[in-house]
Amino acid sequence: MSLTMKIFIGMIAGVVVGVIFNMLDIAFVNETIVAGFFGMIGTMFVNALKMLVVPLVIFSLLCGVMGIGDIRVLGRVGGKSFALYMMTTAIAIGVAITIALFVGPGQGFTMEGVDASGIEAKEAPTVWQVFANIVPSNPIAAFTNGEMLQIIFYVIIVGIAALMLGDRSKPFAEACEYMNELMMKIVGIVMAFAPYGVFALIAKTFTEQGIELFIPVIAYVATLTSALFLHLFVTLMLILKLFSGLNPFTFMKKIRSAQLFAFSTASSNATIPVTLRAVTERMGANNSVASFTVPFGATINMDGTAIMQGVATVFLANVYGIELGLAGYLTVIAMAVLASIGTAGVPGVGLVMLTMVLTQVGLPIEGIALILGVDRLMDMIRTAVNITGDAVVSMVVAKTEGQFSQAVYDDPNAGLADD
Ligand code: DAS
Repeated sequence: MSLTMKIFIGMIAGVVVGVIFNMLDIAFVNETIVAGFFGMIGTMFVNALKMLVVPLVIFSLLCGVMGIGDIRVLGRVGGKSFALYMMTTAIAIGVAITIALFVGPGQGFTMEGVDASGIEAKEAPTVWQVFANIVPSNPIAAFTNGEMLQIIFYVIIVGIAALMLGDRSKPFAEACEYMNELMMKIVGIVMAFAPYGVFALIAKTFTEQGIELFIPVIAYVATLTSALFLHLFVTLMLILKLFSGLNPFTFMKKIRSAQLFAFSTASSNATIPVTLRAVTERMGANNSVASFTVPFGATINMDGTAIMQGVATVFLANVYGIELGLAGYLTVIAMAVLASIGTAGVPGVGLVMLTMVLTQVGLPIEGIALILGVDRLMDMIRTAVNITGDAVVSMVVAKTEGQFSQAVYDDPNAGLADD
């Protein structure tokens, strides 16, 4: 049985166990088994994934930069992926707002006393701050704090310097290749524990959340989920087909395990190793491109999160009876795209960015308390959409740069050996 199937079974088992435990609501079970044991397993699994991210990005990106070999190509890969990431995010939120305005979630909803304690408004960074912060004043601090944009920037500079040293960099390049392969082996070891980690994460989430919490904001959940699925199965697949000519059905089959990881961990960053492995070993993108576009995308590209911000803004505008108007929604689109550039792909970051967007358009951020209850599940779905967007752009850039193997893409068993 493939790893993807085992993960899927772990997920379903987690939902069933979680809903049963939620209905039984036995204190001992909830504290000892769920919060205790499942919480421990889930945390260990997510930490194991996160421990891979920084070293894997460093070595794979160094191999990538030195593999590209030509600084002009590197600039083209960076420019192409940045433009595509911004385009997909803007399309995502534009479509989401249109759907939300059409469906009208939150209309007729009467605001009771909402407990908004603990939700503080985050000031949005200016575009100048976002780009200025990309240059690390202390690279070691960037590595230890997992500042992905700063790590990407610094590693690219080191890689370019290595290219400028020509043949003298050969031992360094070989060492990086070795370390990259070593890191991918560790990814395989961690992935072997995925079915158990996924089970624990999902069971804990559904024990705590239960199903009844979704009822009061069902219109919001239904609108958001529809917009996410539209982007996932239509918009992104159209972009893949139009810009690369690749078969969307093959893509969706091969990206599934990475989507399951993203859903279970609700963290694009933690899923980087799995997304990277999916686009290289399973879909044939050359590491020289994917090692840049995947971590870059996990940091700046959050289509699913942008969709949530669009739908949540319309929902809260309806709930508070505030007319935002076209200028207001254009501001939301600009803010969501800008906010996504500076924030890392970790659980719950979408809500933090939502406070920036709501503040900017003058909507009370207390309304976030309404959607807080369902946000964990929504975060899981939108993170799966986020990494799918990262993988689509990675495949488009790899294909258009000729850094791609069609044979691997067409081989249904490619990369399954370690799966
Ligand atoms: N969980 C975030 C991610 O990892 C997305 C979000 O919070 O919206 O991409």
